[in-house]
Amino acid sequence: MRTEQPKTIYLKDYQQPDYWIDETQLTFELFEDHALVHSRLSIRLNDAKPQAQAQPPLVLDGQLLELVSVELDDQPLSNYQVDDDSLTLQPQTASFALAITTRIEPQNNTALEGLYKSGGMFCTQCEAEGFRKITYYLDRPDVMSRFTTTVVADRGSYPVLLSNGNPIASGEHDGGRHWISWEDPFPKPAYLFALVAGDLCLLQDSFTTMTGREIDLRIYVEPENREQCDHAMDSLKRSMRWDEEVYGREYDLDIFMIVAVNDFNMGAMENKGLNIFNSSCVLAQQDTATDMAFQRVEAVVAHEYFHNWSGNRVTCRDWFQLSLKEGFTVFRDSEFSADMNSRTVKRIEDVTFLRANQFAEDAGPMAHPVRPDSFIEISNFYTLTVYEKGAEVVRMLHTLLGAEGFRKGTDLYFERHDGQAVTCDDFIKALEDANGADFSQFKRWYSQAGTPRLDVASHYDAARREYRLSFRQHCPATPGQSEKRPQVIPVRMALLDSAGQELPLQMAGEQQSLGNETVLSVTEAEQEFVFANIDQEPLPSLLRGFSAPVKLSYPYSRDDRVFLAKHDPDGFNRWEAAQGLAVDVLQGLVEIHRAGRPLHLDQRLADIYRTVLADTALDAAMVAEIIRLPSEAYLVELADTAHVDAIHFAREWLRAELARSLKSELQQRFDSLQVSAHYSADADAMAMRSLKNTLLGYLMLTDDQAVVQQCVRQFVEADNMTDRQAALVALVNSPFEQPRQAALEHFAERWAAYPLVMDQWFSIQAGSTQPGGLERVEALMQHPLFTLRNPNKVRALIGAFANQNLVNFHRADGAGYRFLADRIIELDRLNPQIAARLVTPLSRWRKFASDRQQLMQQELARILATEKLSPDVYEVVSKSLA
Ligand code: B3K
Ligand code: ZN
Repeated sequence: MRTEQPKTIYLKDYQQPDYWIDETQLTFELFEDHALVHSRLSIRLNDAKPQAQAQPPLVLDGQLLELVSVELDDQPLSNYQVDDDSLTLQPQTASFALAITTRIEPQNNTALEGLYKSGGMFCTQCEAEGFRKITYYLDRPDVMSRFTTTVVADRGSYPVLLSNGNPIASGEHDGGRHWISWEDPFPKPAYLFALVAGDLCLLQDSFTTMTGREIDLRIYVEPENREQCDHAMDSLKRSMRWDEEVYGREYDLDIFMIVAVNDFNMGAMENKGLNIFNSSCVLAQQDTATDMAFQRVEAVVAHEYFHNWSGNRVTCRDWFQLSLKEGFTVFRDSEFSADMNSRTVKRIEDVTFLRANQFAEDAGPMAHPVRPDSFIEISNFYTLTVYEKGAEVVRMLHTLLGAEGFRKGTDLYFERHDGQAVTCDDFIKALEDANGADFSQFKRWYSQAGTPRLDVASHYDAARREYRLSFRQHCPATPGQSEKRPQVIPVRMALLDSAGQELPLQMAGEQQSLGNETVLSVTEAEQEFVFANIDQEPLPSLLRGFSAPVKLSYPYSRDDRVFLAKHDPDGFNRWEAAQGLAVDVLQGLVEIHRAGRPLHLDQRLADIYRTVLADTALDAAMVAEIIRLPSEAYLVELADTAHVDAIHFAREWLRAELARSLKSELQQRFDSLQVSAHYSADADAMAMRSLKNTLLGYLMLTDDQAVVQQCVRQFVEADNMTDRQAALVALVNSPFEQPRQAALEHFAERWAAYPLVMDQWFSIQAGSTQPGGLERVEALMQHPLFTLRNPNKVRALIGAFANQNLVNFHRADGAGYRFLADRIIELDRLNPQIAARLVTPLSRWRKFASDRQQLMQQELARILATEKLSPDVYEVVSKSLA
């Protein structure tokens, strides 16, 4: 850890590097208590960069390294300077060879960045700045080099030795050691470097590309997981085909490998030809993984694969451009998932996630533009804004250009920039050039933080047969940005008549008919659109498919929402109308409860639920989405001051009240779904399970012993993890002590040997809103299978508690906050990235009532006062308090 104050890095200070590294030859000698890294770099002066007369010094990045030797053009060098972050030397020629040996200790690397050990295997994580923990290097994405890597290790413990590219040679050394050399023909930045050494088994398959090339596909896992890779392999093949069909992108190497590791800071990493995955994003099997886990595996496999073009072949010039690859790739993977599953349901899931989480980030102290202007620690900027909002920005470009125009633009982008490290501006420029479009105003989406509000009003003029929609946009101030300018907001919309039919659209004064649905481009702070030939006052269906990441408000009455929920021909907006009604009802209930008055159920909400429950023609997954109440987290986000207890009370009350009012309809639909006997992992079967288990959740609120029995039976008899887990969740959140304990014990015994299944067990208990949540979590921290060293465990227990168990985390005495702060301080010494992520729930302190605010601030201040805080935690905590 550094001792001086961490430095802020600014986008405006970007400069090209002084040197390029054309070739990088690495040899890793791996031992149990250390590793030796020998690098040989062919370096060349960057002559495109204007220099002062003298040749600039070469400053290589390096952290936590023991420097063993340096040679310049094969001569030992002693004239250099080393500090905590760099190695500086003064070359005399414009091109030269530099050979460096460093010694590192992967077995003691608990930060899981650089080269580290996960269980018995060596693996790497270099994005964003992990390569500098392996050897001295120009560790920045605009320095692209051809890598050759030799790995040397004990053959018995590490029979499998992998790196990027193709294997080119191998052999034996004395003492039972062996080596393999890999060569990657594609120049790449160091963040895409990877190495794996371990005792792994292999699932192998192949894929024939669109030009008939045969690609060797390999998934490496620890031997006990061999049976759990089929779904990932399948997802990989479908991703490869999809990227050919939808983007014209073909895979480029002869081999594509995925390795699953248990200790990993995030989901997965797109290293060239050698993706390294958190095992939670690879392993999936009926017995051990839920449908959600299956879908996550599919999405992450696709995401990392798609990076081969959007990220690797065309990479980022600097880390401020992160959304160039991440926003685009998230958009690509979400479209892939939409094509593989239900498009509308996928969109609902993404929008729900965005609004509950990214909107909260955009309204909090860490708010930043999709392309940030500055950072202290880049690891803190792998955010929902860069990823999810970034994907929404790309989606809007897709909407504005249409599928064909967008494809022309991406073709040009990939062709023009293949092999380069570029910026978000280059991406936009390619879309503009391919379409003759002008996105100069649109680009504000990259530079302005905050979620724009879009207020809409309407006026119908019967005499003129005109209907007017008036838009007013306003983006709230965010840290460092008080003034915002109007953004381009594409509003996909239709107008419905009193039978729910879409009216033909035509703008006043224009001849052209727009069909039944159009996209309005709102570009001004205030703007009006007038529709002609409208014979009756319509109801607008606005922002279909959530065509822009804004907070739209239109003065819909509750009856309007009921009408839209039942009649809007657009599935997404039918869901949106039901959600809008539920939000409105819940916000009303919160106020009534806080005023100490009795609560009543608005029958209109029950009426919508009754209608969709009876609608067997509607996709079962859609029914499940429509009858799911907005989350507590979303209600917190929407509130000016969030009263967590009242929100929880009102939401639970409403759930129970709906369950009682609709008991027979819920039970009937539940029973009808029981018959679909055999397990299958296809979208229809998943949809059925999703609905069935949503219904079970409601039915468990009716205090009916027969339902509890049914739930226990499902828990015991289920032939898949989705049903088993749903039953467990229902029991754990119920007040029925005996079946709850029995189920938890049974589950723990059965699955003790399956770390990912046990993560679920921890997480379900951490999320239980039953009283005593903190004590339960503290007790679970002592469980023999829990460890702070495994990020999945930390997320499952501490993350789930602080992020999803709002009533228990926010308990009035502040013990939840104290607990979290203690864990952050403890974890910061082991793994700063994971520690910094845990700060998020505390960083939102301004959202809550003043007593909570004080308690949360106190804990943040206590963290900030800790000695030797990492820059990661320092940045988030100091910004939260600013
Ligand atoms: N690119 C990686 C994320 C790396 C995070 C580094 N702290 C995974 C992904 O987005 O595909
Ligand atoms: Zn990514």
